[in-house]
Amino acid sequence: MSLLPVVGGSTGVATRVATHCPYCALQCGQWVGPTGDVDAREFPTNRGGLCQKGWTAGALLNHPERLTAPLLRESRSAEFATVGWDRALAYVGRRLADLRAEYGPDSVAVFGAGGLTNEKSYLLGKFARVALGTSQIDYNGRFCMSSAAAAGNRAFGVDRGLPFPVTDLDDAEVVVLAGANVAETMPPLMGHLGGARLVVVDPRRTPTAERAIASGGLHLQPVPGTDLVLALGMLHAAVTDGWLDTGYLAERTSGFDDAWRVAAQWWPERAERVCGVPAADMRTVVAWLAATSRRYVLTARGAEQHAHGVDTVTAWINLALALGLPGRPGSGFGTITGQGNGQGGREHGQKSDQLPGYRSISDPAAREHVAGVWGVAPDALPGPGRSATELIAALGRPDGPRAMLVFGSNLLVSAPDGNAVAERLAALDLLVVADVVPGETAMAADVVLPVAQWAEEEGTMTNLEGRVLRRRRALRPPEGVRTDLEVISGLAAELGAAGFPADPRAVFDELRAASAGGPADYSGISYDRLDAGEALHWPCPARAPGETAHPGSPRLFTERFAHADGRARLVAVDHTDAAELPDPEYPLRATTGRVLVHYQSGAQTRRVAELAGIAPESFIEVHPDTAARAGLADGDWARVVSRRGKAMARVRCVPTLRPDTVFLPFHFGAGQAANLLTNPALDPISRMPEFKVCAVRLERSS
Ligand SMILES: Nc1nc2c(c(=O)[nH]1)N[C@H]1C(S)=C(S)[C@@H](COP(=O)(O)OP(=O)(O)OC[C@H]3O[C@@H](n4cnc5c(=O)[nH]c(N)nc54)[C@H](O)[C@@H]3O)O[C@H]1N2
Ligand SMILES: Nc1nc2c(c(=O)[nH]1)N[C@H]1C(S)=C(S)[C@@H](COP(=O)(O)OP(=O)(O)OC[C@H]3O[C@@H](n4cnc5c(=O)[nH]c(N)nc54)[C@H](O)[C@@H]3O)O[C@H]1N2
Ligand code: SF4
Ligand SMILES: [Mo]
Repeated sequence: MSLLPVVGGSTGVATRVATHCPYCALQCGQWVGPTGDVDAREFPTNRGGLCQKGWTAGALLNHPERLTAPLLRESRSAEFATVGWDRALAYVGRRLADLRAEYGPDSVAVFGAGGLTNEKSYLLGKFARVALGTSQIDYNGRFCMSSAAAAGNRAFGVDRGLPFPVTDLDDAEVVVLAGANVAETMPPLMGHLGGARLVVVDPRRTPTAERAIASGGLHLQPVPGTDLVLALGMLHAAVTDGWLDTGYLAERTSGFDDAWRVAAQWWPERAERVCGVPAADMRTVVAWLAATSRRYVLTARGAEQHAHGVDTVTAWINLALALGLPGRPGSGFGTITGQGNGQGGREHGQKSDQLPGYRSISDPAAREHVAGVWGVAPDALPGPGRSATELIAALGRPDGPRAMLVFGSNLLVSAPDGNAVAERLAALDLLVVADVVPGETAMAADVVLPVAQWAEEEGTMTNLEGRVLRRRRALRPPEGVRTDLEVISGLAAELGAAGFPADPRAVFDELRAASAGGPADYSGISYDRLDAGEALHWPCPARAPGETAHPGSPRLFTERFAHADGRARLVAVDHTDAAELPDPEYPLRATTGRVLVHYQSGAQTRRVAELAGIAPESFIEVHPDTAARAGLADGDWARVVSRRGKAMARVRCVPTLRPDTVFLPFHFGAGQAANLLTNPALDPISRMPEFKVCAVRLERSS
């Protein structure tokens, strides 16, 4: 396999290219050389640091398991055959056209991802709505940022995870991290938190919680799924201990009285009885937040991936508003976006209810604008489709899609209730997966399309700060591999649809026009401006020729919030139990999450020898007393059983864990997948599944 450098220095000698890490939303700066060698690059988010995943990312470029030819099989029981691109695309095109002719456009579904570049996210959404005419598109960001996004929109009128650059955190005096284990999930971010007293809210004593204790802060250890009560108890303490910022509330917000009516019922001692966090700690943390001038509340998936995740984030926002944080210089509220393009991925129209520019697909004005850019009639655009979990649940059913195209997700490992997911994928007439490696979902498909990866193609990403970045090509993809844009463009051609360029710059220019005037306005951003080194955060609207270009918006809410009246909204939210509670048969609360060296479903990092060597298999963190009660000792294999399935995991006895709680990473496949256990109960607003709580029991396994 050849990896040819495409960038030459003045001497003609290949040089390294400035780009960003393929993995998480911190989008650390990297140099990538002509052989795929990776080095750390100075960039504000990482300041020259990388985590182990970033350092080893090059290992996948030239990996022996790399997919380099399309694979096709006529039946699921058959072996894959290697085929040429013409054959693969013609086959998929014909099958899709046949299904549409027989069952209508909604018989074809599309599943996208927050790891895809802005250009891919945009073109995929357009492909679904225009080339396929289907409403059935959603993406894995539904599993990730949907609760934070919905809560942010409701409170602030716009959803940008961090409405300020991460470097603002450098000067923080107090930072509350609710359900975020950033020491493992974004290690270089810890460099921005070094000067602050940290408060970590997590049922587990994570490395981040250790840092909180070392910083003179606190580790609050709630029962999984009870953050909402904790935040209510803290709001109560803010009021009764006299910390309310009444001037800010009057000037910049509405809805406090409604929110208080609920919080008034949750005095800290009562909240303690539900969430297990000592009332005194609630009061202490509120006092720290109130009595300092540079303070932040940040949430991540631990607070969000619940069947009441939107209300939980809302409760944290209410607290932040009551103390006057959002939009104040040196303070703020934010959510930590996860996937590499988790922010941009939720703006350009791969979400079921959305059009580019973070517009609503149900808004007539938005439909007219985007249809105009796409050269179609507004009526021709489908309406909103199903959310990811509901889409998966409908696959192969009489009223559901019969084919699905997947770009950038290994949903067989990462979606909730894995046994049900496998059953639904098996019920499809046609499953097509575009991937770089033969992950679990690809291997369950009828057609696998091998695609280029980060350092082999051009594009843009929008990081956790809403800053748009250039991904640059450092080397050519292996022979036989195409870019996602080429694949989408090729499939559109098979379907007879025009207007699907494969050139990233052309796609970006179209995206700019489609986003113009929307909440996430990219129209003033260009490859040329980004290549000139400008730091551009959206919104960044285009200006008339002759005017100075818009400088972008690193900080939102300093003057006003994005609601029409300029005010942020407190919303009354109350405690609800997790969708599944422990009982005598399933007495433990299982929660799930991440470890440092693996990324997501593990499709990529389980193939990096250095990382797989460090974490080769699944494990379950268990309190030693809980393990003993189940007849298990440290190092034993446990069978973890829920109402939906069982998963094998090696026991790790952790004395700092709550005895009622166990934890599993979700990075492993086959019989070790944590999602064989999880509950697909959904948040009523965001449709986020309850990844962070389900009831399980432990069994000994021989
Ligand atoms: N190493 C690594 N880094 C990653 C990723 C990865 O897969 N691996 N993925 C990226 C992506 S897409 C994302 S979304 C981010 C996620 O980043 P994080 O949100 O930091 O990661 P998680 O481990 O999912 O969850 C954080 C913590 O929530 C805790 N938790 C569980 N239940 C609860 C609860 O009810 N309340 C509270 N307060 N906490 C709870 C867990 O114990 C866990 O330590 O990481 C990004 N970075
Ligand atoms: N139990 C439990 N489940 C969870 C979570 C949890 O905390 N607990 N977290 C959820 C969260 S936050 C997330 S974000 C999801 C993520 O879970 P997934 O959606 O499965 O995400 P990845 O594992 O990143 O899958 C990416 C796949 O796309 C491939 N890929 C990488 N780059 C590209 C590209 O440019 N193009 C194409 N076509 N393919 C590419 C990779 O090889 C891999 O197979 O998991 C969710 N599932
Ligand atoms: S923190 Fe995220 S972006 Fe940075 S090197 Fe690690 S995985 Fe890559
Ligand atoms: Mo995520």
